[in-house]
Amino acid sequence: MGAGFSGLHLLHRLRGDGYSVRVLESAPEVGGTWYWNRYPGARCDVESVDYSYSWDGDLQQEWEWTEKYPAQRDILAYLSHVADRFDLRKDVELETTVTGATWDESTSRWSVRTEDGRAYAAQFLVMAVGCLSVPKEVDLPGLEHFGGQVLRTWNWPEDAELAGHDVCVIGTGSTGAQVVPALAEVVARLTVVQRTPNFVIPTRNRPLAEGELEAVKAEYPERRRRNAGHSAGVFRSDNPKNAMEVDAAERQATFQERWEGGGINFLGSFADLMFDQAANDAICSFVREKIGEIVEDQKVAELLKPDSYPLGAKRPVVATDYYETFNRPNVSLVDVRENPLEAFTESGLALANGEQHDFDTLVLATGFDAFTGAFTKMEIRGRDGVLLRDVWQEEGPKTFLGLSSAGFPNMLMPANAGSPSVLSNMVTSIEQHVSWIADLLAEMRARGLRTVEAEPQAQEKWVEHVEEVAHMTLWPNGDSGSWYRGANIAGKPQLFMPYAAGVVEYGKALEKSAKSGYEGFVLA
Ligand code: NA7
Repeated sequence: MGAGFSGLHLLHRLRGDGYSVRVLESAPEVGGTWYWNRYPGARCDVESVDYSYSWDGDLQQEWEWTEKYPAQRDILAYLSHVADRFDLRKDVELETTVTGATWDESTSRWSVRTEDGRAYAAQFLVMAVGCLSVPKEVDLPGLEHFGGQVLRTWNWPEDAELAGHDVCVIGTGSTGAQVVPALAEVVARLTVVQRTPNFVIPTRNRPLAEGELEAVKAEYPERRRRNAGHSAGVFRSDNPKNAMEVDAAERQATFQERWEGGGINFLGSFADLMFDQAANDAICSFVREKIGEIVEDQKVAELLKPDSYPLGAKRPVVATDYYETFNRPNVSLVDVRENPLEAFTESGLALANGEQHDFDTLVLATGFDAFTGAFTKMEIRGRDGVLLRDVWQEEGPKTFLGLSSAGFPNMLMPANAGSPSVLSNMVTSIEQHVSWIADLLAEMRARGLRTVEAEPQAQEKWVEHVEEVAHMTLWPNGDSGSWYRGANIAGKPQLFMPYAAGVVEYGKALEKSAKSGYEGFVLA
């Protein structure tokens, strides 16, 4: 399921290995996340040359990236090209929404149902459904009373025309911080509704300089090796020093240099930023000072300064001119933390203190039911008719190595909860999983095995380990309300879902299991 980066790569690899493969995709085009999230300003925060497949030398030599960080339309064009170039489309069924899948014990196969009544049978079900593909239910009081148009960043209409409109954006996560500066340039008035401020790092995107892409291409294999050898799945020149071991002047100079460089390299300023509260406090203070310097109105600057969680505990946001946008005369910030949103009206919204804000267009950038949403939305029944939704809504996504859940044989879950996924360059993590899954299937075929499934005790230990590793860092701290641990959705079980040790340590765990005959899995 899913024709994004994972699904397309799986299709190419498994078809090449001699399997019969069908990819079911609800969108009318391939691309997954990068098809749906086509709001103005959408851009990846991993560099173009690294946010791409490494498994075909010619592909990576021929594709021409134009900017340092890829815009959504460029990633979509790339994935569409991959689908054409490797003749993948013939095995992809677009506009095919899966509603459920049931494990049939007697045939050791899954039967898969779609919204339009089609049915498929498959020995293996690979859930290439993405971590951020199902929006969180919109929990805004009285939204139905609003008389204007409502646009959703996760399903942006191709023909949205906002020039001259009075627009309100709700949400200041990665999406909000990208869409706000883009909209501010075209709309008449922009109201930004913020509940929890985020740390926003400048992207410093730019066109690739002459010769830059060629230089990367000349050493691509080495670059890919370096990426795979970094915990984040993308090489960063991390400073090995600890923040509190150097004097204040060196600390400031290091933060300043990396802030000017832009992007996630800023997080590699010091080695202990996610381990030592004092180090994290230092980088938080630096960003707060920057906000104060950039934003002219100091009342607005104060509202934009995060102060209730460590930098990183909520996904750090990388965006262009976010803080600068609040200096524009057509942009205003509405803080709904101190003064909650009371209700929507026909012409806008009302706050608890009676303040009214009017607009004709509402843009929702309110986030996702991360990791589990795509699974719990479907009716997936494993052994004995057990519903995955019941198990995961009670206990959270319990898996071994993030790949398999006990009771759901032959259902494999690349780059999602329980593996580094969103804490890494997703493409590196996806490639790690696709090759591991292909090896597993080859081994099963060679040994005449029909089923694979997480061993319950191994699964318990893995979930504990993922949680334990997260608690060695500052990631779970503060009141970030982060989707990393399900805290953006009321009632969702809270456990830290991505594996914080990163792709290198994770790769060792994958290899250890495979080398020992798939320890932690029951093969039958
Ligand atoms: P996020 O990071 O979950 O951000 C959602 C934003 O929406 C966040 O600022 C929320 O505030 C805000 N929000 C959500 N519900 C409400 C209500 N009811 N009232 C006010 N504000 C609300 O999602 P994104 O789409 O920005 O990013 C997701 C990931 O996609 C991103 O990290 C990249 O990996 C790609 P809150 O913080 O909950 O107070």
